[in-house]
Amino acid sequence: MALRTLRTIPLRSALGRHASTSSPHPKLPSLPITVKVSAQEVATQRLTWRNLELATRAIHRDGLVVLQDVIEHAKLDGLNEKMLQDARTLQDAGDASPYNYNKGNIQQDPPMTEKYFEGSIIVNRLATQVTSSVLGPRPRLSFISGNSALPPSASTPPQSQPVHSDADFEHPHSPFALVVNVPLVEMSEENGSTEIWLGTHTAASIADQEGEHGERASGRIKTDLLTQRQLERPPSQPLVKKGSLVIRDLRLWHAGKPNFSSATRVMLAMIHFAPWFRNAMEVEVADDLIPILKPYESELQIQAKFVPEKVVMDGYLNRGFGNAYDFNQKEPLDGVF
Ligand SMILES: O=C(O)CCC(=O)C(=O)O
Ligand SMILES: [Fe+2]
Repeated sequence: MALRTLRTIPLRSALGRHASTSSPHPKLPSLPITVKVSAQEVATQRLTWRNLELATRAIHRDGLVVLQDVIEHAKLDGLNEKMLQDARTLQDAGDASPYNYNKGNIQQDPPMTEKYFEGSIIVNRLATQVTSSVLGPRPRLSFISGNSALPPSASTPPQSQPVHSDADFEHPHSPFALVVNVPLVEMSEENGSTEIWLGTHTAASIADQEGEHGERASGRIKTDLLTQRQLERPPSQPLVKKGSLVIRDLRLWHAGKPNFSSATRVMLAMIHFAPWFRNAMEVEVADDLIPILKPYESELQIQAKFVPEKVVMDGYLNRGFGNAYDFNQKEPLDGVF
């Protein structure tokens, strides 16, 4: 009995307590669960069952979990240097820049070539262990991009995105897609850590939304629903330490926030779809990455179109933004439920 108590208490406190003697309806926390990953887990590329349980249950309950201390800082710095240069190029396009909702937040792809590729960032195996625990074996990776929060300028004052869902279409009511976000720097309220509304994924529906897929500002959550949810479980902007990755249910309500610092905050976004969810997107990848990606493919279906490196380098800064991507699936079940 004593052993049982010792073993269960830390996990229960990590997940937060539902029951309390003082209040019949205590609020669940606004801040996400953070799994502190050990050096041993990073070295073996495997979470312990206990940490996998914590991450899996956090995603089911909250729609989001943070895995901390999983990526070497030097690897993040290398890619950040390149992506900060690229952000300036995109920003200079002004009205034609690939911005989402407002010009302070741009869609930005990493160059998918051997020169810039880092497996622990793009196809992190600990992230895949968690996504396959929730979605089923060999999730489909068919989207590799990023969101960059730009420092304010004279022409783009600090602005928040509307609270929205990235699943702006009729979607399943069970987990079907998880976004693996990798911030290249520490994320805080100062530089625009994403605002998250934990727990909103479970009852999410397109009926909650305004702005259809195809409109620039699609997927916006209706104001009266936000007001109501604010009372039940208010949002937060968590501090996410450098070296962490954030795994978020695609249905979760969230918003990009202004970056008040002087440095662009780049956050990569890789989407893992459930293997049964027949998303048809393809990522354009240089063929020099074919042998490097191979070892990852036993755990992850990488839906890639392989092209010469020059084609990637000529095209990766000319892709679409938000609505250019289709997160829905081919031939969805019709009229079943
Ligand atoms: O940059 C962020 O923090 C979030 C951006 C976002 O949610 C979006 O553009 O859809
Ligand atoms: Fe979003």
